[in-house]
This record gives sequence, C-alpha cells and structure tokens, in this order.
Amino acid sequence: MRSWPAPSLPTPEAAPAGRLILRDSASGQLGPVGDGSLARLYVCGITPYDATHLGHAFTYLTFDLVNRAWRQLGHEVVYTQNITDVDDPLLERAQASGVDWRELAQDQIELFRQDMTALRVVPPQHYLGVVESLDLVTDLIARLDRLGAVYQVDDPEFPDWYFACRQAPGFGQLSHWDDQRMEAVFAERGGDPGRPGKRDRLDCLIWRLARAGEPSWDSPLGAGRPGWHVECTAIALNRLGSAFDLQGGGSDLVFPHHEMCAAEAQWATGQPFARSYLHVGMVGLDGQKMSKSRGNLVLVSQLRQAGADPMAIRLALLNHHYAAAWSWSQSDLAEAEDRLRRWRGAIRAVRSAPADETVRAVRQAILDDLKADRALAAVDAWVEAGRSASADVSGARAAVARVVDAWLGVAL
Ligand code: 5CA
Ligand code: ZN
Repeated sequence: MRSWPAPSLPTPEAAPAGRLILRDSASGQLGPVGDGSLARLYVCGITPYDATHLGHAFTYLTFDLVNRAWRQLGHEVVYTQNITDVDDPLLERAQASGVDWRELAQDQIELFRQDMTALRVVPPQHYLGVVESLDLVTDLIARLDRLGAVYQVDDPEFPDWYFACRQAPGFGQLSHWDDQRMEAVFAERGGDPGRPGKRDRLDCLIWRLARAGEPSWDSPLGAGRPGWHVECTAIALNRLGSAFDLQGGGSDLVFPHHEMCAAEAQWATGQPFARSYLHVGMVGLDGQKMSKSRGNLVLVSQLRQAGADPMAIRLALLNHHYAAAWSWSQSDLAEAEDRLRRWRGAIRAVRSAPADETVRAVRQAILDDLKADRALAAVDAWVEAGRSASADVSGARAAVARVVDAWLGVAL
C-alpha cells in the first residue's frame, strides 16, 4: 500500500550523543530500545473507519518521536505499519452506512494519509494492508498448523480455525493478567470466549471460513478471511523478522491483540516477537475513552477544516506524556495555538537567548522515555528568556528551530 510523503528531515546530528530509554510495557522497566545500528519498529495501524481521531493521532505521534530520535542518533530505522482493511468492525460499519467495505477502507486510508502528512509524521517504509498480505497470513497459519498450534473448532457448519494460545510459549508474559481479567477483556475486544467447540475459552480465531455475504479468499485452510491478530504477526515477521526492537500501539492493544501476536510468533519461530513493547495511554473526550463505538470522536481533519494549524494540533498532543490516559478539551488546542504563536515570534525576533542548553534539554527529554511535555517546557523557557535578551545570539534561533523540527516534528 502507498504510504504518504515524508516531511523534510534535518540530517542526523554530527556527533549524536545518548541512547533512547523507554519503559517496556512487558517488564515495566526502563531500558535502552533500538540500540543497534538497525532499529526495527512495528506499530499497529488503523482499522479504516472514523479515521483519524485524536487518539489515533496521539499514538502515531508517540511513535514518530521514537522514529525521529533513532534517526537523529544515527540509527537506520525500518518501520512497518499495517492497515486492518478487512475485519468485522469495518464490515459492520460499511453495511450500516450502505457503502462497499472496500470503498470505505480506501476513503479512510486516504484521509489518514492526508492527516499524517499534515501532522508531519514520518511514514513507515512498509505500509501493508491485510488484503494485500493474505499469502503471508495463510503461510504463517500453515506453519502454525504443522507445529500443532492451530485447530478447527468443533462446529459442523463452520469449523473455523483457532490458535491454541494457552499452550504457546510465553503466553501471558506481556500483560501479566489473571484469567478472569483476560476473559473479560477478550470478550470486550472482539474475542468469543463462550463459543462452543473451542478447546480453551481464550483461544483466538485465526481463520474464519467463508459466510454468505462476507468477503473471502481461497486458501489451503478453506475459503475465508483472517482473524484479527495474525495479520500483524505475519506482516511484522515478514518485514522485520523475529525479535525486532519495538512493537507499539495504544494501551487497548495490550490484551488480547499484542499478547496473541507475541504468542503466535513465538510458537512459529521459537524466538521472541518483539524485544520491547510500548503502549500509549487512551485519549478521551470529557472523561470517556474516545472511540468509534461511543461516537465521541474529535477528528484531525475536522480540526484542520475548522482552520487549526496542524502544527498546533501536534503541539497540543505532544503536551501530554504518552504513558498516561488523558482527556482532550478545546483548551488543549487554544493553549497550543498560543504556544505556536509565541515560538514562531521568538524564531523571527531580532533578539534571542543562548540555545545550547535548550537544545540539550529537548534532546534529553525525548531520550528520557519521550518526555515531550518537558521538551516543550524547555523551548518555552528559551522563548521567555529571549524577551529580556539584549541582542541576538548568533545561530541560536536556527538551532532551536532545528531541534524542534528534528526531534519534535514541529515546523516553525
Ligand atoms: N487495526 C487495529 C490494530 S492492528 C486497531 O486497533 N485499529 S484502530 O483504528 O482501532 O486503532 C489504531 C491505533 O490507534 C491503535 O494503535 C490503537 O491502539 C490506537 N488508538 C485507538 N483509540 C485510541 C485512543 N482513544 N487513544 C489512543 N490511542 C488509540
Ligand atoms: Zn495490530
């Protein structure tokens, strides 16, 4: 799938210092991530409807900070992202709104591309839809079948294929949840714990056999379509290999999605799936999780159409640390617009404060578990100091504009 145009990126720093430290969601520990010369990142992409709400944008901006930091430190980055362009929620939405599911997906992917471009998100090198990746998916399921990791449910009419997650090496080591919590959340997030004929209530659908009126594709498993999790396992393993550096998404993906992906990959390859995981806190609106099903969405495109500068939207989101859930309000945007105005004013002013400390502080804040809010405060302090400066410090304004562009993705 075509991704979107890359923003201009300042060349990496001549003498890059430091390493990126992130808190791994599986271990809860802080540690270096992507330390080799090649840094490999997989981020779960959209299911293309109701794109791009501010929760999506917050998640992709978080990983954009990771991508930019690695590049500035001189690593080569391989970034892969999927698109869930066939799945129950997409088909249900298409049906409910009377449009073809392919058309709905295409329109929404295009809108997502435009939003990502406007927000200056560095695109993934590998941007893959499920429909174009079906061979990868069915190959992986066949491999799991040979290893005894999948089975057909005991249902004479629709003997769909399931993954026997419980026997998978390492199952549960990402979320560390108990059975009761896993089951409850599994049911909420597309799972079917109560389906008769399964061997274990947590086993997840891996290949759904064709039903009348649903899209399906021929395969050695029978005509059908993939269950949700296996798409990301197959695409990530194919483009990044095992034990890649970082798997990411919103915190709603910890279980079952990322737990199942990891279990499938570990069984198929005998290797860990990702070395580290990063999960982004849920963005809500007026105290509730922003989600398609609740319909309480604020879309990036709506804000843009209403005249918001995409750089102000970016600043509004970066003002929150990724790890905590938070609730969007109109004042987030108003504050960010004010900040953007102040920053641009300082970059064009005739006087400025010295920038060396500021540049270091921005870089350090990001390397320290992506403390973007702290980076913004460092730039605020430089802007404030410039007000009482008596002269222009040579190169200071260019240096701040550069670090804000390279590390925060904000063009001033
Ligand atoms: N296609 C799957 C992943 S394979 C999916 O979860 N799609 S999505 O469209 O529902 O979400 C896209 C990305 O945005 C996921 O990483 C998801 O975790 C994240 N996300 C969804 N809602 C929010 C929210 N309210 N706040 C933060 N991130 C969110
Ligand atoms: Zn995914």
